[in-house]
Amino acid sequence: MHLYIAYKNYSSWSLRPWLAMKVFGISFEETLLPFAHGNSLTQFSEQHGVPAQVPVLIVDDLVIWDSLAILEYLAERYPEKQLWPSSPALRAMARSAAAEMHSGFSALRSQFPMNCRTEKMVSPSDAVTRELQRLAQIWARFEQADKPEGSFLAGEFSNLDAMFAPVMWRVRNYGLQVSPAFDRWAQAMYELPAMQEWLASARAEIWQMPAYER
Ligand SMILES: N[C@@H](CCC(=O)N[C@@H](CS)C(=O)NCC(=O)O)C(=O)O
Repeated sequence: MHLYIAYKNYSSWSLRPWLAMKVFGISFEETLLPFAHGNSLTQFSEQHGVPAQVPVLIVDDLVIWDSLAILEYLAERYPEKQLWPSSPALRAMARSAAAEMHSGFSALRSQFPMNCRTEKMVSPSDAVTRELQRLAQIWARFEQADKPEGSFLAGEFSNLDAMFAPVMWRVRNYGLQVSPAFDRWAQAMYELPAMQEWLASARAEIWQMPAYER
């Protein structure tokens, strides 16, 4: 099983399946394609017939070219690891929020690009403020849900936390405010050994992307 990703400092979509695989103890090889430095991603996409985007998971002859599709594949391949919550109702809520993350939060994503190694205070636009309020609403809904014990959104760590992992970096590193429930979750995410491993690699990277540093 081979996961292709981009810069650990900047690539929010890459972080999602990488983190899930680490937390759930799924062993994999990884290759980083620095898409703004050289043409490794273009060559890769031509070779495999996929868009020039990562993450991509390759399992033997199977190519899976989207973060959420990778998480769903892993959940089906390792049912015993319970990558989604085991309760059908909680699982449906988790999938709703994961899908909302996958297709939404465009203002937050564009005004606050993930940059794991840089911390600075930036005021959110009105559009971002509305999305931060929506995050608080999601966190409140999961707080009230019938769920197992645990520090993560649906209790135990799940694909849902993996999908929101880059939001932790955005809120933390730009000094944004969501809610106390969000802050408790963010601290638990930050303390995950896998997140610290990702951060150490991000700090060690030599590449700079000016658009993500403004
Ligand atoms: N829908 C895709 C989005 C992936 C995506 O946008 N990946 C970015 C990196 S975070 C990328 O590969 N960008 C390449 C480029 O901009 O050239 C997914 O969820 O996997």
